[in-house]
Amino acid sequence: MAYNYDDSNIFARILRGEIPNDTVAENEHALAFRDIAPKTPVHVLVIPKGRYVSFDDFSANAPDAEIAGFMRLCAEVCAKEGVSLDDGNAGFRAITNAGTHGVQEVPHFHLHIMGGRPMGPMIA
Ligand code: D5M
Repeated sequence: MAYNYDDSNIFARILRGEIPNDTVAENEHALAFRDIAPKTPVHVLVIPKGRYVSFDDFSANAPDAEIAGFMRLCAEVCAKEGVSLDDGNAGFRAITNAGTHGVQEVPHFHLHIMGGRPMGPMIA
């Protein structure tokens, strides 16, 4: 798995139960919790429970069950938070930041699921 994974990162500490989080949903392979500094009315982070830093770690060696479990939790979060496209909801934006160009602050892979208002155009 992740070659340079730092087990002291804050999301690893959340997964070990060392610091609290505002959980939205959880399954065997992933955890979803509210961003501590929300930028939108809905701002949830979804993280795999495995040691992933970025997309690089979703290689051929990554267990399919972990990938599926992660994606299924994303879908569950969108439904729970009322931003999925079901029932006429208005949708969401999902973002992952990677490395220095992506301005990744926490080196444990996470998807920001953001919604609850129009996002505006993508910016560089
Ligand atoms: O940004 C990391 C994101 O993680 C940023 O939106 C704040 C959030 N964050 C940091 N610490 C916590 C805790 N303890 N709980 C919830 N959310 C947190 P990125 O640039 O994507 O790495």
